[in-house]
Amino acid sequence: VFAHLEQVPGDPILGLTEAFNADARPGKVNLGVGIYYDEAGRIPLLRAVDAVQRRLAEEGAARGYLPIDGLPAYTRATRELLFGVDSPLLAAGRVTTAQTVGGSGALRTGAELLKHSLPTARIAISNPSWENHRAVFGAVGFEVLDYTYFDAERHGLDFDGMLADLRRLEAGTVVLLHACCHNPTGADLDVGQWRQVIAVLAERALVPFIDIAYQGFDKGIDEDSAAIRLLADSGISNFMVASSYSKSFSLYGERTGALSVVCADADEARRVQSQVKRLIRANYSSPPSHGAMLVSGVLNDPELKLMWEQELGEMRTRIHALRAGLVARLDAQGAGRFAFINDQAGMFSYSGLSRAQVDRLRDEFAIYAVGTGRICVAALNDRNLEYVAEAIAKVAD
Ligand code: PLP
Ligand code: TYF
Repeated sequence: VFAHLEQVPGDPILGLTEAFNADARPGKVNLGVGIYYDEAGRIPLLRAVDAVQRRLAEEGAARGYLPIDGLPAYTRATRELLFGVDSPLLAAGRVTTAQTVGGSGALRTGAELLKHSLPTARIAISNPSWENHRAVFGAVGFEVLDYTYFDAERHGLDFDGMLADLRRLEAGTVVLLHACCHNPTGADLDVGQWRQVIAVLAERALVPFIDIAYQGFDKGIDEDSAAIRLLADSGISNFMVASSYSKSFSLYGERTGALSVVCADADEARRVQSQVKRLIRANYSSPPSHGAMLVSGVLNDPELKLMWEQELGEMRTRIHALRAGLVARLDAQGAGRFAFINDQAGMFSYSGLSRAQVDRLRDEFAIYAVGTGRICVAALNDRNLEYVAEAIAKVAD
């Protein structure tokens, strides 16, 4: 049955962690995978999450199956976090949300819904993008195009190139957009630029699909969902949002995500929700309960929600400080040309390091980065910052 199957290359980012784990050198640093580590180098257990977890354990909470589209208290709170409590779209019943297996599951379910509804549509993703975008949409049978996004020379957004490419897309093309903290570049659009992009999406009848995996990691919970709020106000009647709590609740392995679909009216939303449920049922029947109970326990308790907002704020502030710390130490090492790292948003920085320089970081310094030069700033801490800065300054010399 399987004799003819070939070996498939592993995921380059997750593969880095395997190589890192196998590395025996003390002082090794993993700047590869996109995970937020605390000052002690651990994946944090947020205090608000811990409080709910303890309560659930005490209560001996039952673990029945969730509904196909997830825990209602979770999907409602998720919608409010993304669109804002006062969103007219929510009041009109135009947004339907299903709990999914992480943000990845939201992308996959959304891709399947789109394939069913628009079988001949293509999708355009940013160049570069999170590699899984191509994989997920490709797996569902989409032809994946890309649009210009990053200007490697200027270490920032190529906004004119982006607009020009979007204008060239055929009507009905799905456009995947990172709401904030662009993975892998760290280059984001400002509000003015979002307005211009949204005008092109509307004018060209393109179908927006927002991926928001880092809400709260750049400016704040509401600020980081500006793209969603602007789209909601734009008059565009359909768009989708794939969201993830992996980072914002530090719940990576619990697979907490959601797919929200904006519909023309409440009746369309009910029909779409039935389609989403059909897709989920045929895929994994119903989502896992634990992570959703944790998130919903936090978001639906005003005190715990406030505590979470503060903890998320601490992570955000710390990332900004780590960026500044890295830039300052690089500057002190004579590598002043990395100041752009301060302007990038979220966990990632496209450092501009070449593949050969990344290889040297690994071979000579046991510092792991993605071959494209992407580094995860959120894996830095006071103990490794100096070492990493020295190493980068040496290989970049
Ligand atoms: N989208 C982007 C841009 C990401 O970086 C990630 C990262 O993990 C995801 C989606 C998927 O999130 P999850 O881990 O919840 O599947
Ligand atoms: O880009 C990252 O590092 C995160 C984590 O197949 C990740 O988004 C990476 C690869 C992958 C799944 C998650």
